Amino acid sequence: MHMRKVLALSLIMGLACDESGLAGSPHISLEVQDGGNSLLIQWYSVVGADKYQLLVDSQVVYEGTDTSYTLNQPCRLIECRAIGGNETSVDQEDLSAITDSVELWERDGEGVAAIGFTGTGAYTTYALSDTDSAHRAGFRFYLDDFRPDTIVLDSIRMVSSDFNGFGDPFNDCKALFAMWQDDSIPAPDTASYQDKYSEILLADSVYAVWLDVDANGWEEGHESDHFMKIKVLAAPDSTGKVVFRYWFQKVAGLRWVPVAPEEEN
Ligand SMILES: [Ca+2]
Ligand SMILES: [Ca+2]
Repeated sequence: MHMRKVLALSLIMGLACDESGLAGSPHISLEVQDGGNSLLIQWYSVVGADKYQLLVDSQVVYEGTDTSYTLNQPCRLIECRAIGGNETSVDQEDLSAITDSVELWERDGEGVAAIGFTGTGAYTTYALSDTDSAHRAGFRFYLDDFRPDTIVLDSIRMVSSDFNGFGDPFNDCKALFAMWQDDSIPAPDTASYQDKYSEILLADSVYAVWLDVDANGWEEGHESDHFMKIKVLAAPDSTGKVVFRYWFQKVAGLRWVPVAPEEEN
């Protein structure tokens, strides 16, 4: 072997050995498919890797040299391992729902009526009387019984911010509503939602909300859409207050909302 070649080879080997046998992590990316009910999982090919393992909720579902996998079963945790010799590098995606509990009031009640969510599932509440245009652009739904200047406790619904029974809509963002089927991890499919407002809010009932933020439905774009599950925790009280818990899937367009058993109550 020529001296120069030997030098180059030992340099490459030296570089590889300085860090680890693997050049980086497999870096997962997700693409939502099948109307939000399946995931194309792709990962970077890692220099030095002999094979990859894909684990779904700690179970190996794939082992080999491919760098993509289509997952049709809802889960909470995706882990990809690149394996080269006795080195392993790992990347993970946590699909667990973001959860919190919230108090909101019917629009004639004693507190604020509207709520909005960031893409990571944090919430902000808003007063309907707030005329700040940035605030108005931020909220996604509010509570209304469609009776002006009074509160009718058995008529309160969640209402989309692009609909206002007593005047102009608050913004252009759409929220759509359905009832959540018992024990289902995926939210209902996109054909199952009603426009404008939910069914009446009852204690212990569970609702699905599709935040169609760009108000263009599913086919025209779902990169900003999010699905959430809402459980009403207590019957509305005389001040118009409704207490609920929500679970929010931060992966845009994904209908899976995996809820840990200890979070159900
Ligand atoms: Ca009212
Ligand atoms: Ca959309």
